[in-house]
Order: sequence, then C-alpha cells, then structure tokens
Amino acid sequence: MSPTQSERLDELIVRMDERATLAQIRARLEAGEDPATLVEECNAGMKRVGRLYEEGTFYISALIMAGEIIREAAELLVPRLEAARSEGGGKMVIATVRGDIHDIGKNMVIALLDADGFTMVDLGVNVPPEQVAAAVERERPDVLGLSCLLTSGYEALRETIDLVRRESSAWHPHLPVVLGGAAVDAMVKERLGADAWCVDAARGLGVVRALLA
Ligand code: B12
Repeated sequence: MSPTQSERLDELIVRMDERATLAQIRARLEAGEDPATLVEECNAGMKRVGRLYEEGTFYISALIMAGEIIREAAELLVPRLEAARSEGGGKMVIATVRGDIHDIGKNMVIALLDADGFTMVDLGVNVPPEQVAAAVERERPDVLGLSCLLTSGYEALRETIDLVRRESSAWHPHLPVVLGGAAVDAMVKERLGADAWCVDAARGLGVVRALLA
C-alpha cells in the first residue's frame, strides 16, 4: 500500500483521525512496510500538530488528543520494531529532566534505539538529577540520554550533567551525554558540556552510534 499525500500518517494525525491512523498502520505493517518509516511519519505528524499549536491554530486539547493517537500507534509499532531488533548496541539510561513532563519524543527515541539493539533504561519524566545519577551508578550505561523541551529545564540539565560526570568519574573517564528535545541546540550542548544533541530520533540513532564508535 502506497499512501497518497492525503493519506499519509502525519496528515491523518493532524486531522486527529484516530481510526484511519491506526487502520493505516495495521494495513502497512501487514503489507510488510518497515515500522521505522511509520514511526517517522507519526513523528512528523506530532511535530506538525506542535507547530499548529504554537501558531495558535490548535488548542492544548489537540496536543493531548494527538498524544493519545501517538500512544496507540506506538502500541502497534513497538512490538514490530522489537521483532526486527538487531543485537549488540550499547546501554543507554534516558530521562526527561526535572520539571519537564514531555515524553512523546523520548519514547520514540527509546523505540528506535531499542530496535537497533540498545538496552534502554527509561527513568520516565520529571526526573531529578540525584535520581539520574543513582540510576547511572546502578546501571553503568555506555551513554546517558536527556530529554528537555522547556527552556526552564536548562538548570536541571546542567545539574544532572555535572552530578553524573562527578559521580561516574570513578568508573568512566567521560560518560557521553546526548541531549534531545525542542529546548536544546548546539549552543546549549556546548554551554552545558554535553557530547551531542539531536533534533529527531532517526538522527539520534546515528549520533549515539557515532559517540560509541
Ligand atoms: C505535545 C506538547 C505538550 C504535551 C506533552 C504530552 C507528552 N506526553 O509529552 C502537553 C500538552 C502535556 C504539554 C504540556 C506543556 N507544555 Co508542551 N509542548 C508540546 C509540543 C506541542 C510538542 C512536543 C512533542 O511531543 N513533539 C513531537 C516529538 C516527536 O518531538 P520532540 O519532542 O522534539 O522529540 C524528538 C527530538 O527532539 C528527539 N528527542 C527528544 N528527546 C530526546 C532525547 C534524546 C536522548 C535524544 C537522542 C533525542 C531526543 O527525538 C524525538 C523524536 O524524533 C511542544 C512544541 C515543540 N515545538 O516541541 C510544546 C512545548 C514544548 N510545550 C511548552 C509548554 C510551555 C508546555 C507547558 C508549560 C504548558 C502549560 N502552560 O502548562 C506544559 C509543560 C508542563 C511540564 N511541566 O512539562 C513549550 C515550551 C516553551 C519553552 N520555551 O520552554 C513548547 C515549546 C510549546 C510552545 N512553543 O509554547 N506540552
């Protein structure tokens, strides 16, 4: 099945057509399409909804509805990504920083990296620096991922990176930290001393692979 422009998943998500979105995902999976492509189309839909919200066209209720469609889509897609799972990635601890409850992007990153063979340890949202540091100490990951969508989250990002670096130095000379989410960019990455940042999950995969190479 080859979706026309009007049938694309991102378009259906923008139209909040939950039934058609899920039906199309089922049909395209059935036809053998790569679930990662479908994840990216859902991702694009959520980003478009976000932009329409920012422009004032959509209200917050649209964000919540779109988030619910994405959650249901993920229920169909994640098991397929897992079925195609390759082996031999590293281990990542990932969290949305203190004060921030956004998790749609983080969950997409988890789905894609997990499918690529990474062992993902998800700490959830609104995670204080001490909790991240404790999990890093317990799990001894190869890389730490932090998601931050609020500019008010910079202080939490800084505290988390500083604490983790201090506490992990006994067993890792420099634990790589990768940032993602709407509030981060190259300047934030530089200022906070992170190792990489990225704007979407697909690029995130390449960035994390490069960090661990
Ligand atoms: C959806 C949404 C919500 C939903 C969140 C639902 C959920 N479960 O996550 C709800 C409605 C709950 C919400 C609440 C709020 N939101 Co909001 N929200 C958004 C919105 C529109 C889209 C975010 C999203 O899901 N995008 C789609 C995903 C797929 O993209 P993504 O998050 O960028 O993730 C991708 C990459 O960044 C990357 N990535 C993300 N994390 C990571 C981590 C790693 C390690 C890696 C490698 C990659 C990576 O990969 C992802 C997949 O490709 C954004 C707008 C925007 N431009 O982002 C505002 C936005 C982030 N929200 C905003 C605000 C202000 C709020 C509220 C404070 C509103 C309020 N007044 O209550 C609250 C925050 C409450 C809190 N304490 O956190 C502002 C932040 C402004 C700022 N400068 O700080 C934004 C930018 C909107 C705006 N312009 O005003 N929000």
